[in-house]
Amino acid sequence: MRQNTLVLLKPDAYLRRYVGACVLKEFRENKMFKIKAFKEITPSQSLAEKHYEVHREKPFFKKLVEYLTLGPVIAMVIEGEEAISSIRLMLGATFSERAAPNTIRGKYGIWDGINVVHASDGEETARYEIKLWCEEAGVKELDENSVNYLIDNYINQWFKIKVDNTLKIREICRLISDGKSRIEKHELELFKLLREECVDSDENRVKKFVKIIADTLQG
Ligand code: 3AN
Repeated sequence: MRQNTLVLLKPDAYLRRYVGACVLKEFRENKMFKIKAFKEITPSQSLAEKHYEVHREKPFFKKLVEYLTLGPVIAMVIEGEEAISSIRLMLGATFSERAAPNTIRGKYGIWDGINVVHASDGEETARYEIKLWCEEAGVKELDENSVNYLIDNYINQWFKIKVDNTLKIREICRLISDGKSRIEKHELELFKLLREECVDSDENRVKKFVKIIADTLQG
């Protein structure tokens, strides 16, 4: 069955420009999918809250919203045969450190829910999320040439950077998560690794990024 799904390149992937370009390249080159909408947006607090509406009562809700509002995202509507489940498979497990190494989250996810990409998890969710992002963020279907132009532009601009510190960052997260070290000892190192990847982000945003990782590790 052909389905539409909402895919977000989350702020960690958007800010880490090369990683973002690699992920977009995977979607662009997959002949099973048609990218129907592509828009760069900085999500408002209210949009992020509505996006995570089902988690509103959960203890990690505030963190989810902080993470999604860390920076811009790229919102896409992707159509394809069984697009919802096939894209979820491409992404891998929700928590990056548990995702298979050949999946997007396995390759580029930092730790836990800092996991590069969101994709709708069912048909009802897809309908809710597409409507939400269309109505509140102006995501809309574009003709094929326009989408291809936007996505190719993004890839051409950032793919050449070739800075991917995922595994180094994840190793630090693993040490802290395993209780073998403390976040305070690694904040500067994390900042430097992220700074290298986030080539056009200002220092304060990178610091905020480090804080989001620290909060995630501290549970
Ligand atoms: P996915 O991102 O794979 O669609 P969902 O929709 O189940 O995962 O959850 C949305 C986000 O909520 C996840 N990306 C993850 O960051 C966070 N999350 C889900 N379950 C938990 C949990 N038990 N503890 C902390 N965060 C969670």
